[in-house]
Amino acid sequence: MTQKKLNVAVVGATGAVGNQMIACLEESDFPLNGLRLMASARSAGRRLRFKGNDVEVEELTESSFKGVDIAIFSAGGGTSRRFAPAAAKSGCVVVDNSSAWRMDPDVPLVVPEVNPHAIAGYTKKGIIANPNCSTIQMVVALNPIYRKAGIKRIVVATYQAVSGTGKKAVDELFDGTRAMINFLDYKEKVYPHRIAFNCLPHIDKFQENGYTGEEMKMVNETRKILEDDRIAVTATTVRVPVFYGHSEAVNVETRDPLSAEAARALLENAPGVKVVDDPANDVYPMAIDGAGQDMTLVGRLRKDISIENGLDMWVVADNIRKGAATNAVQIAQLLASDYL
Ligand code: 25A
Ligand code: L14
Repeated sequence: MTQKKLNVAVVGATGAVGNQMIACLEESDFPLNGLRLMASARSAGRRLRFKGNDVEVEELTESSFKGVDIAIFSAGGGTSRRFAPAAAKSGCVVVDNSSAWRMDPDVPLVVPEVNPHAIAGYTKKGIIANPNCSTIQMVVALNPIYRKAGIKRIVVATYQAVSGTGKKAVDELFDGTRAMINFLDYKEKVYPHRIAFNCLPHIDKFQENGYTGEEMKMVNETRKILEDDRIAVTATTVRVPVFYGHSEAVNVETRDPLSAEAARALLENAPGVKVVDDPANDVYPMAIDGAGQDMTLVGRLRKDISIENGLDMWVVADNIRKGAATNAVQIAQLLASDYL
């Protein structure tokens, strides 16, 4: 069967994630007919390279989507809330990377290695949500364990790169570090405190229950993707002075016994996972190795000595690639091959 060629739009094309989406489309064998790039009026008229050609960035409007089959959005929650319904109404399927639609019961929340079947639900609103970066890499690593032994409870602490906040935060870490080592003054603009040589236990806004928005995304999205509301999740999300690559200390209590060896064997055969775990030779996942590639790296896998059915592990992935752009493009590829 010959695959139908589709028209794709990237909304937020000039941002950190949008740029990577364009690169992912270029690297993939996506059946592309045409590519349109959209951003705010600020960027309209700029040209970006795609497969050796210049593509002009258009200003996003409600009438931008005529003839578009799939629109991949990464322009922030407000833009998605405002424009995704108009895009869906004009007949295209939206794959949205913002937090706007993720917990809407009529919008599937998809990680292709974990719940690809959920994509079928896109027909309700014409929108598929791409999960939060920290959640994606955690569920890619936990899914094989969940399928085998069930999960009672997850306790996770994240070590998140500044690139998640966008280009301006990458600049803030760079400029702040340079100022520090030159004994110069630096006034932070993006984060409430200095990020250079520091850790901030604060990602997204604080909520009434004392958790941050990012922490509650990990709680709620994990349950939605694994389709199991009984899983107890608690998270502490921390911004660290790393440019690219999120790391996570994940503690999981399984329902049934599962040895570390059995978990390792499951992970070695799991899609999207690469086991990097040879402590005797100082081999474990690191942000600098997670960055720039698409696998979720898992290491430091060991039995939790404090409870009966516990495992500890360290999970690393590229937050802009698998945590955002790669996952969204994988969803678009499944849409193209199985649904459109
Ligand atoms: O609301 P959320 O969901 O919490 O998301 C907030 C931000 O997080 C990023 C993304 O930033 C988003 O804006 N983000 C979202 N999901 C993410 C994820 N899973 C994520 N990051 C990581 N992982 P970003 O910088 O990556 O991308 C922003 C893009 O969105 C375009 N955009 C913004 N408003 C828009 C819009 N497009 C259409 N309509 C709108 N109303 C934005 O394009 C960019 O492509 P732009 O034209 O507004 O900006 C182009 C360049 O201008 C610089 N810039 C940005 N803000 C300002 C600015 N310059 C001056 N003043 C500013 N206030 C940037 O350097 C940008 O490259
Ligand atoms: O919900 O690191 O996709 O500031 C976007 C911003 C995740 C965190 C999302 C960051 C968020 C990200």
